[in-house]
Amino acid sequence: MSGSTPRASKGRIFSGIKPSGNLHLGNYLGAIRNWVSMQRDYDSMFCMVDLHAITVFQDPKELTRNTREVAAGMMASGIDPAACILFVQSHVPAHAELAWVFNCVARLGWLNRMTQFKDKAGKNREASSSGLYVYPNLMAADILVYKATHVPVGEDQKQHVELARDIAAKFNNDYGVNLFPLPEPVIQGPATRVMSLRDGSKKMSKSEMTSDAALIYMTDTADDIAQKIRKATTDPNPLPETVEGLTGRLEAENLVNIMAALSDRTPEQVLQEVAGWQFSQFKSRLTEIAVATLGPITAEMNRLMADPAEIDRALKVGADKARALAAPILKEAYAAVGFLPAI
Ligand code: AQP
Repeated sequence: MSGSTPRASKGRIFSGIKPSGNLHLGNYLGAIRNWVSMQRDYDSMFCMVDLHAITVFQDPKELTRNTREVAAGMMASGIDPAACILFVQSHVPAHAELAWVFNCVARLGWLNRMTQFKDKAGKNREASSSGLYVYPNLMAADILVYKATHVPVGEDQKQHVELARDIAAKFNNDYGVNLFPLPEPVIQGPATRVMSLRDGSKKMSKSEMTSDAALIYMTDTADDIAQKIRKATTDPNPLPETVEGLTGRLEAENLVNIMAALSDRTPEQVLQEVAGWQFSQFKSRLTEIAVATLGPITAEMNRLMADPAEIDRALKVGADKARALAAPILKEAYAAVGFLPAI
């Protein structure tokens, strides 16, 4: 490992966020917060995956802005560019280069089983970009171009990490090498799947929400947060005493899980405090906790966004380190395939 990045003992993690919209509570609780806690235990690589973002059309100016905003969100949450490698995917061409090789390794039948493609393409499959279809092959390249061993993600990405394992195994087997490790998904914490505030059966998602009221953004003000929580869908019953009592009450379960994650407690511990409460009282408490946790992060994000040069400097350092790590691994992969070495 180059530069000042410390050597870690538990393996290498890679994970990313698409700069396809504003960061939301699902990204924070399901991904970023876990990364912060893991960043010093592993060799850690965190990436703004802009190549993935354009699998669905992005307004170019918005994409540039969102890429910096995701970086600011990560840094403001505690991702330390000196302790890990924080970078932009398109700054490291080896991702796209290895992805092409993986396009030729992965089988169509494997991609056909990917539920994210089915969800995102919906009924309009024929009009989807071909990039959206081969998205999981690029994600496998993101991980394996660094021989990452662990991939901390939310529930929704587990299937893609499993596909990356299949691709690694098939590459090793087809070419008779032991080049790529089989990466493992790391899915942890009480908020691996944060749901919409308006519909507890739908994942909180940057691009798929019909109303802003369904998401808490990391840039929301205290007033925005209070209003969105106040309007969140609930049911008429008071909060139960046990987690079993949340069964079938999707919205209540989601809000309890969010409170648990934000306050570093288990849902059981939260219910010990709030059992028997009406939602109005519960929502006031949840608002207090959400504002106390997110407020300082939002302030730091705003500070960083006002100084894009600071963000860009950190990302340049990250890209240099990432390119240096990826180059020899891509070279090994090309040699295994039998490409004539470039002179
Ligand atoms: N609702 C969620 N709950 C828990 N984790 C989540 N993640 C995303 N939404 C939730 C996790 O955040 C990381 C980055 O995700 P991403 O932005 O790369 O892609 P995504 O999962 O497709 O996120 P969105 O918001 O749904 O984006 P769009 O709408 O653009 O596709 C991942 O680790 C993910 O698990």
